[in-house]
Amino acid sequence: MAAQFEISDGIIAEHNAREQAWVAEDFDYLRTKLRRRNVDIEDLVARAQAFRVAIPSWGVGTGGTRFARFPGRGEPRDIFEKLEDCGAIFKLVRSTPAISLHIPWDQPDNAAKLLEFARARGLHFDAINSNTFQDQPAQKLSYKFGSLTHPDPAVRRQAIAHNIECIEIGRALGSKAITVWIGDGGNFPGQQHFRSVLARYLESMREIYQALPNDWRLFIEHKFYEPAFYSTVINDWGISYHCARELGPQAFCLVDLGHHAPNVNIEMIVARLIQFGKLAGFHFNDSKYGDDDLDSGSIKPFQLFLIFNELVDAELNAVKDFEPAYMLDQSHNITDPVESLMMSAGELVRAYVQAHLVDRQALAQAQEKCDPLMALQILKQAFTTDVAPILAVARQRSGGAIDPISVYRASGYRQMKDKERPATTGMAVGIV
Ligand code: LRH
Ligand code: MN
Repeated sequence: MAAQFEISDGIIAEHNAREQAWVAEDFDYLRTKLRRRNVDIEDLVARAQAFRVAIPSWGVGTGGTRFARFPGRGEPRDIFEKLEDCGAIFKLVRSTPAISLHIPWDQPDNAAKLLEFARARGLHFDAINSNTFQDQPAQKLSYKFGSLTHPDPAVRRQAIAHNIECIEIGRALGSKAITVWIGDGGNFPGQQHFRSVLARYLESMREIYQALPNDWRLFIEHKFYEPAFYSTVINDWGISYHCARELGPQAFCLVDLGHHAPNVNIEMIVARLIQFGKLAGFHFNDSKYGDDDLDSGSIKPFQLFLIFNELVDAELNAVKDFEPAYMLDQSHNITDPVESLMMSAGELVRAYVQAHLVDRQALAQAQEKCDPLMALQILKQAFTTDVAPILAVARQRSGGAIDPISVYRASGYRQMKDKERPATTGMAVGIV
């Protein structure tokens, strides 16, 4: 394969040199401001540099809705081109070395070759995602009426076998977790016997759990509706938690932010799962109505901050077995996916650093003294602190770009990929 275009270290250095002046000025100003709060800005830079979030392989292609998909230019046509784009993102933002694959969308012909290709770009593989919510061309039995909970044991066996195959693929690629999200449910009252479908779910998941290597984790992803529009078997955190406990110590609950009814208090669900030792991690995104899979922090940035406030509280209190996996799970229908993923990764680091600005001693006092206004003010002080200089310096010190979007646009990466990747019709990138 001819050498593909890559963003050069030179253009990053050139742009960083141009931005250097304002970053240094704003950084020094913020250092002074934080020192007044007894906060060491260098500690926050180090935390920002250490922050990691995985990129969904299906996120680098253009997403769509049931109404339409408007393919972008230079779309990745296979897993190697998806990894190229993930490599470009990692090169500029430095917080995204892990890629979460989806099977069979990213079924590797040669796992060793894929691993080598990823490693050459500083990338590794995070949780692997199974897919029993679509029928594949060569598939014998349909998942139209469910998969792990289907009335027909043969369909359940097929779905179980697929998940076990995903674990095998993940092992070959160095993954340490499998995420199981199923769309199983009903569109009509009476369509399902609620207690039976749950019993079948656990029976199937126990077989998948048995196939887990000892150092692996199984992530259960709940979702309150869609594709089923009346009842969903794994519809909320409560049922996910029950199942994770039933399955055993390697099973955990994954929180996809878009999988909750509007106005549900997700940060409280996060605190509960942390307290119960069953928080798997996240599929970060944002939404206004349903599972909109919009860019993280684009609609409800305060909610994102409040979620990280719970995560940082647990981190600072060294909560036992607290090892959340952070992943993005977004659908980029009208933006350049590379730009959206870079911006979203930045919004997560921002919320994380701001959560480290919360004066937790003062907050605990306000809570003990039943002083809600002071408690809110303490959170708002952290949330309204502009930490952009810290994020920029952290990227720069990690070899990335102070301003990833401007470097990406100046590099002409998308235009070059448009030349290298002539569009092919019927290109399956992901969801639509
Ligand atoms: C379901 C979901 C799940 C993925 C899919 C791509 O809505 O969030 O995590 O498998 O999106
Ligand atoms: Mn998800």
